[in-house]
Amino acid sequence: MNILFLIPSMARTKTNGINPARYLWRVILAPPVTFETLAAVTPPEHTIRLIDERTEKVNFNTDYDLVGISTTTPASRRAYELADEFRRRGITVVLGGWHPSLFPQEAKQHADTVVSGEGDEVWPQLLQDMKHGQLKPFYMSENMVDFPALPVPKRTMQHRRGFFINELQVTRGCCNGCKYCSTTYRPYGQICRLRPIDKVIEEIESMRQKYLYFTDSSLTLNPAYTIQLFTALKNLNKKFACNGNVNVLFRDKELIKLSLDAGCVEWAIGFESISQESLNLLGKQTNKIDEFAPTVKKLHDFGLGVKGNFIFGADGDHPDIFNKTIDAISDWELDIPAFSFLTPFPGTPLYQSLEAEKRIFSKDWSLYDLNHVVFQPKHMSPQELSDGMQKVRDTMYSFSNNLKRAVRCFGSKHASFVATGIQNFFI
Ligand code: B12
Ligand code: SF4
Repeated sequence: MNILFLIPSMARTKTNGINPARYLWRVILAPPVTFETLAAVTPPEHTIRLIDERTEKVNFNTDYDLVGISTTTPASRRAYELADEFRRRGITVVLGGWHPSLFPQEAKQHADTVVSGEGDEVWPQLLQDMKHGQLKPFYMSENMVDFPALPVPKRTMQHRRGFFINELQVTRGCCNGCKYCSTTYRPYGQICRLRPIDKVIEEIESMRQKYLYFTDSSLTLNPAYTIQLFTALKNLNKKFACNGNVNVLFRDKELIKLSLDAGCVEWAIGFESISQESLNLLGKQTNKIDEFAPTVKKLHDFGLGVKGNFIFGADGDHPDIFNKTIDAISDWELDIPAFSFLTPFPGTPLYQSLEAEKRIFSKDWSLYDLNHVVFQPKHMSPQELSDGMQKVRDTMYSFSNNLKRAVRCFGSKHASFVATGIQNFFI
């Protein structure tokens, strides 16, 4: 069969549609590992083409037998448009990923079949059923996928090339259970599964790119595993960025040093809020605000870059949170700060509690892109929340602040991670 794997772009909105970062991603970012993972379990008799709509236009005039579309919640509207258009042309459509897993019945209205949850084991079965004309309306893994046993993602699919950061996933799941996080509330999401180090190294050795991004939720969940990973990475002459949590990075200097030796140039950390009350309400157990500044300093002392993610709108946030955040993170000299609105993704405890309190005022999923307020905040109006975040963004992303951070990045030991400096102009 001739299969098209499709990743839809998010609906264009004022805040994200004109973001110049899109053009940067076009050049540097690899396609997500989602379909490369599924390609690895696709029997070789099938041909696969991958289109990432964020970087390539979809051509409907083709002879695909099957189109597999993966979608998050904010991209679901576009995913359904694409699905409808392919079905109108008589092509069989499969929808999978985060949103169809949460709303299989909704997705089914736009697809011949819907895959809920992990696709690694059901995908080959689905292809077999399709071949025999016995496609079922819904597919779902009965058991937790044996992640360590999965083959190495297949990166030889036909798709646009030219990116210089490659992505890989070495763990699945996160046991931290933050109340707003989709990852931890999907089936088996709180079980942290690990890939064997030798398989990971084999995969990395096969990559031509020097720069890697570990898409794992956090590489500090199992420090013993990460130590083995970093030790094995030492001789591969790669540079990489990865995600980690404050609780471990604050305490484990050895791990930080090892990450540097392994080629790490940037740790991305979800600080989320400088209000301890908000952190507690969000169930962010890994975060103590007293440990934020010293953690950034420790990483900087080793010459590592720090990307810091922040969320506004939690119930502990008062109107002064915006100025306080600007002051705090200016002091820490973060290399890349990133800001989002708290978003109640369906399936999370945050969604359940806001729904129970009747505080969610929009279920237009295309607004669930972290750039729109979709619920009533506790201590301010939605407009105040929106204006407050705009002020933070305007301040932190002013030309002079971007330049200051970029110069600091290039001037520091981690200047090798060109993207850290450049990213500041594309946030
Ligand atoms: C890396 C990443 C990104 C990268 C993607 C990198 C790239 N090259 O483009 C970037 C930074 C661009 C990104 C952007 C966004 N992301 Co993101 N991202 C992730 C992350 C950390 C890893 C994704 C990954 O690689 N997983 C590994 C693959 C193998 O797993 P998978 O995608 O789940 O696929 C499996 C199954 O779901 C299933 N499956 C999936 N699709 C399909 C399709 C078919 C046909 C089939 C059969 C099966 C199937 O089979 C796969 C194998 O088991 C996840 C969190 C996580 N830990 O997974 C968040 C996550 C997916 N992102 C999320 C969000 C919110 C966003 C953004 C909105 C953020 C923003 N404002 O920019 C955008 C949305 C972009 C879009 N177009 O939809 C949310 C989605 C929540 C939701 N309910 O939709 C997540 C879950 C984070 C979170 N904790 O909330 N993201
Ligand atoms: S630590 Fe990160 S990935 Fe883990 S549950 Fe919290 S937000 Fe999600």
